[in-house]
Amino acid sequence: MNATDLAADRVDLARYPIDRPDSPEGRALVDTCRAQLAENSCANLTGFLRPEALAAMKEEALALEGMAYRQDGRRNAYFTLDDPALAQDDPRRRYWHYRMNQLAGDAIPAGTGCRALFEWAALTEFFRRILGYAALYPMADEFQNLNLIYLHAGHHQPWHYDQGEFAVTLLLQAAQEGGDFEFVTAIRSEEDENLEGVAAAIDGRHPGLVRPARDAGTLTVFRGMYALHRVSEVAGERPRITAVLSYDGRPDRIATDRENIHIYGPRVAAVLEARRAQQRL
Ligand SMILES: O=C(O)CCC(=O)C(=O)O
Ligand SMILES: [Fe+2]
Repeated sequence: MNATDLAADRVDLARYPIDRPDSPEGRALVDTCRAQLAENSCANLTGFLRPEALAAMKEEALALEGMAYRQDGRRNAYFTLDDPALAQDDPRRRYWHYRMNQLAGDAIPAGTGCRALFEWAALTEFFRRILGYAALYPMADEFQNLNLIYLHAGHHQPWHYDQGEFAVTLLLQAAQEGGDFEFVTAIRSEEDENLEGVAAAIDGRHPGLVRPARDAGTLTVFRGMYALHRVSEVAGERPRITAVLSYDGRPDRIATDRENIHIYGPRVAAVLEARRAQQRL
């Protein structure tokens, strides 16, 4: 089987005809996803992965976790430092202690199901169509392009906005309890941070909170720059595992070494240092 077949083999193509974008079913799928994205920033494709593919990809992810960076930090929804000049109850002063294990893309080998799907041209084309880009590429940055995130009991991803215009997640294993993806669509805009709305979401009293049903095998496309979102605390033995696939309208965007070391920790610092040493020879 070639790489394309390997990727295509993992997806329930009868339900999601990604491989036939110009067929009536393919067009209908694109239209449905576009409408979902327009309505609430999110297209949620349950049962996207075939069961055997899901099982294999979960095992691949579990085998790689040893290389993940164990993040343990404190942050607010804006990734900013505390500003004591703001009122005590300002949502910008709400900080959470969080832990999560995150694996950078350089450690996810070619030949894994996640990478095969990430690099499958038909899937990129599908995202391009539903998101309305003139061009779209798998992100060039070797660390940020494809990630695996493991949330164990007590772990969560606090409320935040994404830096990128959209992200794609594949849920490879759901938590026993918790680990829900929750968001409020378009809670802020370019003109208005809507701090009152943000405070309401954080306090669990925002009427617009959405919690899409996501079993393992679900693919979710999410516009997270203006939609505040989080993953609630995980409980139970089984870690929640997601693959995060990143794309870009430009084929060549890469992050600085400093940023990648900050996100992915000492393993990536060592990879970059070894490379610099090699170049000095
Ligand atoms: O894992 C998820 O469902 C969402 C993760 C997320 O929001 C992120 O990685 O920025
Ligand atoms: Fe996010």
